[in-house]
Amino acid sequence: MNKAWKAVIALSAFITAAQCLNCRQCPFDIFGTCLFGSDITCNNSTESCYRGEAQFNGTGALTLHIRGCLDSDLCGKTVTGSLLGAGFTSSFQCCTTNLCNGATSVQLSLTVALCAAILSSLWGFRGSRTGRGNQQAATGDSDNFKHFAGLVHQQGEMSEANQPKVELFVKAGSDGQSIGNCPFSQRLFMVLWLKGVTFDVTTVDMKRKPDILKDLAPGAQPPFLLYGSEVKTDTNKIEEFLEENLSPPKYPRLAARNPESNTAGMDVFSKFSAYVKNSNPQANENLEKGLLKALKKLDDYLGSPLPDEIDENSDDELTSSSRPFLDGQELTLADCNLLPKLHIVKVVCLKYRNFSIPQSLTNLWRYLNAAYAREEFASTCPIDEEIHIAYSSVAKALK
Ligand SMILES: N[C@@H](CCC(=O)N[C@@H](CS)C(=O)NCC(=O)O)C(=O)O
Repeated sequence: MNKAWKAVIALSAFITAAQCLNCRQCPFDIFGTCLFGSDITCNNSTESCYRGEAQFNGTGALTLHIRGCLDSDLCGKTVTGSLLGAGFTSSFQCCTTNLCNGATSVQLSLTVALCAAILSSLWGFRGSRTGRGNQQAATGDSDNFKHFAGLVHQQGEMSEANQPKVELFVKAGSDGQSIGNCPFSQRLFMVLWLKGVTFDVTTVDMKRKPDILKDLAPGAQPPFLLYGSEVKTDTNKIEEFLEENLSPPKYPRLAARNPESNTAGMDVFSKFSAYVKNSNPQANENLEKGLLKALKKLDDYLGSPLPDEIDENSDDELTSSSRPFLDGQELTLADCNLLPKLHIVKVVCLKYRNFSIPQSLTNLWRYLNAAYAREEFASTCPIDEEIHIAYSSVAKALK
């Protein structure tokens, strides 16, 4: 990690030397937000502003987004190399008018920004995707748990001051710091992210039970929410509370319009549990069929048009749907509930039963692919290894 960070700094210093055009300089850009941004005048030898991506091989999924001036020869190219012992792959996109590589920036302290980037790698972030301009940052950590600040800004603006402090406590992974395997925690993480509110996320190491949590929510299991001075511990109630309190016009409504979207896929997780917990080889085939049937039912729901997709004035009868999400074009509470479980099903079945969701379930795969393309879901998933560990004693060998 150390090596990679020295390399990032050296790489951005190397890239930002040059030209007479004004460009946005951004040594670190996380979730589309420029950290320590400033405007620079490039020297004559370089003619373009660039936005680039640097991926460090040694850090798993860490992708950094950088901006500055760049020699035009490198525009559109992918460069691989090694800096201070850390291998990297970079690619650059160029433009040639003043500040064409982005003007917004949020200034954060060096500590906050570095923690943000380091934690984002700990979390196994799959890089930043464009969208709402989200930013993750971190503040401090104690012996017992790591404190993440998931600052979610819309259009590069800070959230308003009169917003109560929102802090989500999620289950920590086996290292006591990264995101653990907990579909309830991920569900609420996604809800808060989709709401676009500024919030902190703290991972709780259940093995250590930090004192602060004994005071806040004695006996409770994560996830729980601190909203101003109120502590809430029931996932369903927290979701309801957030939908009521973070409502339009300031925050988006996330409830599904069609009640069926909330129950679609409901039996997948129970069929999955029965399938992976069974150790009797004779029962395996039937249990697998049970899971397949539940997955097929979900596939059918995703492939059938919703009432609002059917145009009453049209003569042609719409018989199928190609919507990306359960309730339409947007992620809703129904997806926040189901997707974390489907991810676990996918990862655990492959590892412990060598079973994959059949490609023939095309509606389900369209749904999963659309979801993995959204950072609200992809970035809040625990890494696969964490799920494997969580299921190592739950999933039984067939014997
Ligand atoms: N607070 C939750 C329950 C949370 C829950 O069951 N959490 C699980 C993880 S998803 C947990 O912390 N289990 C104990 C452990 O993993 O050590 C609720 O009732 O809504």
